[in-house]
Amino acid sequence: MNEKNKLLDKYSAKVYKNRKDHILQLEAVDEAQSIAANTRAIPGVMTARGCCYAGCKGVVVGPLKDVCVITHGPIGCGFYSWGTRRNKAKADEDSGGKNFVPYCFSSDMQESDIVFGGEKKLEKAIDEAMELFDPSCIMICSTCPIGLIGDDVQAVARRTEEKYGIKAIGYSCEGYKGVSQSAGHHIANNGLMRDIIGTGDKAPAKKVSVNILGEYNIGGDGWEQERILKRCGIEVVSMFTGDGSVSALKNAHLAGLNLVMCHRSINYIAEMMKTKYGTDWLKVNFIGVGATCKSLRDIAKYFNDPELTQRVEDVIADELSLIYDDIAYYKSRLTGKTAGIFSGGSRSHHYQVLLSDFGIETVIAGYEFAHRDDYEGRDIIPEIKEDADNKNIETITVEADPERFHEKYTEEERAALRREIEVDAYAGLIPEMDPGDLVVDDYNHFETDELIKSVKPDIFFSGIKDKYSIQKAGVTSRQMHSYDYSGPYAGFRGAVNFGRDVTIALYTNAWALVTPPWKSEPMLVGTLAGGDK
Ligand code: CFM
Repeated sequence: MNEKNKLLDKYSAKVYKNRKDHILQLEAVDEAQSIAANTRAIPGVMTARGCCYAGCKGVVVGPLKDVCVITHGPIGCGFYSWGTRRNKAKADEDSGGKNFVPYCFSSDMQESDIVFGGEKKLEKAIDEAMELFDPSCIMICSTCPIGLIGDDVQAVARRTEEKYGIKAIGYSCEGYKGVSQSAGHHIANNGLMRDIIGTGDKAPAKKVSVNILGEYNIGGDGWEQERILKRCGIEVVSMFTGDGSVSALKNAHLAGLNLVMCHRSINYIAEMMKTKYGTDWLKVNFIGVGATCKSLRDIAKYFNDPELTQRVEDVIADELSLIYDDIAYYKSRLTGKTAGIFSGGSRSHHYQVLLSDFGIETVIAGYEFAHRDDYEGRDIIPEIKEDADNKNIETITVEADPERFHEKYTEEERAALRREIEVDAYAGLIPEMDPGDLVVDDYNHFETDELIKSVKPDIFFSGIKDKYSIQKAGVTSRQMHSYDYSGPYAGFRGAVNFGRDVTIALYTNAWALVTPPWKSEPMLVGTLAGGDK
């Protein structure tokens, strides 16, 4: 029996029926294999997913540093999403010297506000934020009760705009919308597209310019990418949204190309900008030495500029010479190890490439909330069936801007380019993996524990919720979301940091060296009152 069947065998018939389509043990990779994704988690199962509000506030709009992002709801939602994601930011010229990322803004609704309505309290919170912080923009993120009681956050946003003459956006991103944080990404994308992108007119200064989409600067990843791109002579117009600002996002439509890091959280904007402005998007991955070199070369191929191509090669040669010894050393310590990765909707793909730089093979990869296209590639999008949960999330349609639409290539030229690089395309996670490997959608705590026992990877990358149970099972664990407060892991310098952290973790796996008390001490045995055992 393979690991997939061993795992499913432990489930009741009902759970089995649901989970069997969310778990793949890969067969020949060239055979298309489909997976069920983006459907409701089973009540009672300890899913690792977050909520829609988390996807909108925590992931996409939270990192914007010149915005006061106000959580409209009881204080818990604001408090627990305060400072827990390591999207670093620093005040700069673009943001007008503003950086509100370290703060937590909430309307702090009480029971009486739930009964009588919270709009007034929200407006008061906005007045206070305006007086104290003078942000460039206000964004209001709704929590569950807001939708239930019917507060109109869009109307409050409109009134804010009239009163203060700044941009204000209300997001109906109540936690219960959709099946995971993925719904919140979509809602946030819609707002940024509708109200921010295209409202500026500052053209890039350099002839080669890009936006980085789906890069949230966790642990400084975005800064390392920016550093490398700048060395290559490429201007980064805006970053969505790591260390980002509304002031920069406004001009995003003037960049020459959109680079897409995290496909899941931002593909809507990439697609809508393609339709509205003609901006192509290129799937890149700056996680991994080989992946970074490839992404830089792909960008050069896209722009097809001999000067850029040469400069990219020079930068790659120089950067590689600086990290060669470190990478070789860590590789010598790590080659032959195996890994499992459970992350949100993108990193389980990206990090496999970095792990393979060090000779580590990824044998299990799972996502919390990815859609089928993140696993199987965008070609299958037409096959994805809509259900009531997806339909609950607004899809906005944009049209080509009559004045500002501009395409660099014709459709035939783009098709030719697509044979070499992923322009307006993404092949997904599965092609990265080998036969026998496991792919798990919406993984849960039980499955994590069981797969650790049956597959026995040397190291397991996941999040804070499961990290400690994995470590206590004797398996090395590193956090894939927060990097255990280390990083950056992107680009050339980041790869060295990653190699160092993984080597340290694997060679000091303290929990595997201790005998836990339950193995050496007598166990307490109890009986159930009225039971016969
Ligand atoms: Fe994209 Fe992300 Fe991820 Fe994501 Fe996230 Fe994250 Fe993640 Mo945690 S945007 S899908 S909602 S790469 S917060 S920076 S690490 S689950 S794999």
